[in-house]
Order: sequence, then C-alpha cells, then structure tokens
Amino acid sequence: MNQKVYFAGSIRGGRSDAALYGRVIAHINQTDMVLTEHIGDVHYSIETGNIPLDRRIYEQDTGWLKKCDLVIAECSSPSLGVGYEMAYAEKLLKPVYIFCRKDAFLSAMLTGDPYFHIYFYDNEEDLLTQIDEILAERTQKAEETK
Ligand code: 6K6
Repeated sequence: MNQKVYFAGSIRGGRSDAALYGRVIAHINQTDMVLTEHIGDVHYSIETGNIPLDRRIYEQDTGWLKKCDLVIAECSSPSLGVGYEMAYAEKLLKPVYIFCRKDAFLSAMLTGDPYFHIYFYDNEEDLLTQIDEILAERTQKAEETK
C-alpha cells in the first residue's frame, strides 16, 4: 500500500539533522509516499521575516496534515514547528510516530501524551528498521481489513 506520510523535522529549530531527514525520506519513498520531501533538503532556506511566505507554508503544511495517512516525526533536534504539527495531527486523529535518538531529550509534553507512539533509537539503521516495521504492519492491517 502507498501510505501518504507527513514527515516532520526541524527547520528553523536547527538543521544539524537535515541530511539524516533526507535519507529517511528517500527510504520511506521506496515503499510509501512522503508529502514533505523538502524537509530533507540540506540547502533549504531558514530565512525569517517574510510573513506572506510563512502563511503559504502554514496553509500548505496544514493541508498536507489533513490529507496524510500518518505522521512520522524525527524529534532529536527540538523544533517549535514540529511540536505544533504533532499537536495539530493529534487533533485530526492522525497516527503520530515520534523518533528520537537515545542521547537526545524529548519534551514531557510528548512523552507524557499517551496518544503518541514514541521510539528511541540507537543509530540510523535502527531508526530505518523501526520505521519499516511500522509501515509494514500498517500495510498488512489495511490489507486484512479490505
Ligand atoms: C523558506 C523560506 C522560509 O522558510 C522556508 C521554508 N520553510 C518551511 N517550508 C515548509 N515547511 C516548513 C517550513 N518551516 C517550517 N515548516 C514545517 O514546520 C515543516 O513541516 C517542519 O516539520 C516544521 C519545522 O518547524 P521549525 O519551527 O523547526 O521551522
């Protein structure tokens, strides 16, 4: 099944994991479809102060959140925007899978919210394996209910 995945990762919160996001997005795209491919673009602008542009980004991203099948968020780099997106997705009752490196800190507002599926990972291979398992399990369940 081709699930529509909203991948969330830090932009103005810091781009130190941008290359990792790009590899995760390419990996997910092998089986499913990422709506937010730009998150992994290491040359992406983090300019601020252009409110009309920010409004367009907000409209585009909330539109994608409404049409996605699930959200996958890499949260090792703290980001206000990613936190907002996860709360928005919860209101829409979209499944939200949160990934964080074992040596990073997650907000209690995420770890304390039983709605979220939270995974801590050791390394990139572990992260990709966990994502594959989630996507495969969801695909299998969808096929069983056909
Ligand atoms: C171009 C110029 C200025 O900003 C841009 C492009 N910015 C964004 N484009 C698309 N989505 C964005 C942008 N900035 C934030 N987001 C959304 O918020 C993404 O879906 C990310 O998951 C999340 C990152 O939030 P911050 O607070 O780290 O920026």
